[in-house]
Amino acid sequence: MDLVLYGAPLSPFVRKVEVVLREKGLDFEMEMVSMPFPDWFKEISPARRMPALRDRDVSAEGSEGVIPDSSAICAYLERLQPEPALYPSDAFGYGRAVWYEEYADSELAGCIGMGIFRPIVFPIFAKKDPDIETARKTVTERLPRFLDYLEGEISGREYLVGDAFSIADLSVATQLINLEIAVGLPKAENYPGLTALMDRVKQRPSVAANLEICRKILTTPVDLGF
Ligand SMILES: N[C@@H](CCC(=O)N[C@@H](CS)C(=O)NCC(=O)O)C(=O)O
Repeated sequence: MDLVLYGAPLSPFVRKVEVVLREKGLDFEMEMVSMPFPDWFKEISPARRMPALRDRDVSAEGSEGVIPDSSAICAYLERLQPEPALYPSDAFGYGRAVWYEEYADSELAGCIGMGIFRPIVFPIFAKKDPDIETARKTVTERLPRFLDYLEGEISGREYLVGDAFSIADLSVATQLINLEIAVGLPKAENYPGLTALMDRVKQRPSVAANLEICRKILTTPVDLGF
């Protein structure tokens, strides 16, 4: 297999794919792409978003051989290398896992990405002041609904679906990692289940490898007294 992952390690969606590749023991090359995207990347990613994955065994050039979108890529990788499975094998568990993946990728990502991560981290990259007011407003007014829902779902369990790590845990954790990078995680006393899930997920070598790179890019989160 000859796989190339296009993207940047701080993107929660790129991280999701990176972790799936590592969990499955698939070798891959990482080709860094960042915003604003170059024309060649826009051609292979019609939604103009990262990540995209190229399977050079299919085609080494152009959009042939490329799958854009983290969920499409993860579904492909699950078929390409079924073991270890990251989607539950029973029908209901599979449906639930895909639900959590979708919820994390759209709803949770919308709140954390646009409301917290970008207002804090993008200005820091541009050597400007972070937009702390927007982040604080999101943390106090919008974020609790998401955290409360997820805490209720994970409460008393080790993993969101069944008794094994799956795409559900990874999809939620990758978004919460960006929350942690920007402003830290919520207090463990308020969210014990989510805190334990995050600890469990971050200990996986597949995730730790990405975190090590992210820590070199960004250091301390902005303290919102969260
Ligand atoms: N549904 C897409 C979402 C990917 C996404 O939104 N990626 C962000 C980076 S984290 C992006 O490329 N944004 C481009 C932009 O905002 O212009 C996926 O799962 O891959």
